[in-house]
Amino acid sequence: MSKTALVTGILGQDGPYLAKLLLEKGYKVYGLMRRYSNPNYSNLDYVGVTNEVDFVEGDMTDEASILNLVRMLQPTEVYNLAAQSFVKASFEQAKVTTEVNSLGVLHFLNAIKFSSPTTKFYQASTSEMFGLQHTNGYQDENTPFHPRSPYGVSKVYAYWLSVNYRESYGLFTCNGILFNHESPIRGKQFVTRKITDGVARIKLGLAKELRLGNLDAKRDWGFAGDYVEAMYLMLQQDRPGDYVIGTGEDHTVRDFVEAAFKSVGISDWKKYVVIDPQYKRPAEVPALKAKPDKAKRVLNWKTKVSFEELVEMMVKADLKRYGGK
Ligand code: NAP
Ligand code: F7E
Repeated sequence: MSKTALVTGILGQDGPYLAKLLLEKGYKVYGLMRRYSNPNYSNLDYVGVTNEVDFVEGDMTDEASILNLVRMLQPTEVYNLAAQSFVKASFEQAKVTTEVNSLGVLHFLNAIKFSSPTTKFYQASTSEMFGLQHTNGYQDENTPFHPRSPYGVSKVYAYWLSVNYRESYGLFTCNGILFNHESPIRGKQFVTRKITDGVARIKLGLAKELRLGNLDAKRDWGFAGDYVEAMYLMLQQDRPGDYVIGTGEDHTVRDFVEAAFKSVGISDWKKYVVIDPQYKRPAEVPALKAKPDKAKRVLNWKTKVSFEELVEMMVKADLKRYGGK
């Protein structure tokens, strides 16, 4: 019998890449969507799997809808990617961030515990949980958490609840502690896509400037298509566990800006970039760099797309969207 997967966050960035991977592996893929008047399938269209996903309706904040779905589908695996995932917005909308990112996970884990206890559960945890903490300049599975935003705090709850249901009830739960991962279908509010979209528009004469916040922040940026493989691999192991997933390299936002402008032949990028305090955060995470040794050793996983290739891929896709070469 073929495996079934329920993927939440199916219309976001990671959902489509994961759905494609699972479909290629022969899964029946159910995608959880909220109710919309006008759903936006553009990310699934980009990846080319819109017609192969079976859509089911529900909301992370609505316990009964989650319970019903798990009971009805009895999925082999649940990949919980749904979240209010924009860190900046979590400062202004802390409650909804908590309801989706923390209580949504409680709803799923209870649904699995009571109605489908052999279902394996992947929780989209994040390097934002580390916040200010590091171990000699990097973060791994043993680095303590010190989140710096309501988003980070909400994800720490979800992380520990997933661990707790594993330890208390023997559920197969895994936390993928993923560092920033990007792609041509990354939301335009996130800094990488904001930059590549802005650079494409400047190159084509459609914009004159790019307004950004803190250029000194360092992130470990990889390609989303590589990272969904790690999610899948975690649930194929004999035993559940938690894994740090990243490239092991960090770059500043400034490096990203410079690389993006360079990829379209613009070297004097400072002419176009305006620092705007509205894009700064009440508390910042200054530097994140993964040490993904456990993932390499146990999952045999490593990132394939380099920083330069990622920047170029994203800029090219945005240029194409605006009709450029
Ligand atoms: P994303 O593009 O923001 O997608 C999140 C998805 O969650 C969206 O499709 C959204 O639906 C859905 N969602 C939000 N609230 C919901 C609700 N109440 N009920 C049902 N669905 C809801 O995020 P992503 O970049 O793909 O990331 C996937 C997951 O990994 C997230 O949990 C994120 O926090 C986590 N993560 C991401 C990164 C990264 O760098 N991308 C790193 C570490 C962890 P709508 O389409 O309706 O808005
Ligand atoms: O910011 C700085 C900003 O919003 C990255 C989410 O997927 O990854 C993501 O969270 C850095 C920050 O991502 C602008 O201050 C400067 O230091 O792209 P971002 P994030 O906050 O790192 C983690 C792992 C997740 O889990 C999250 O879900 O860039 N920055 N200027 C800016 N950021 C934005 N968005 N916009 C700016 O204009």
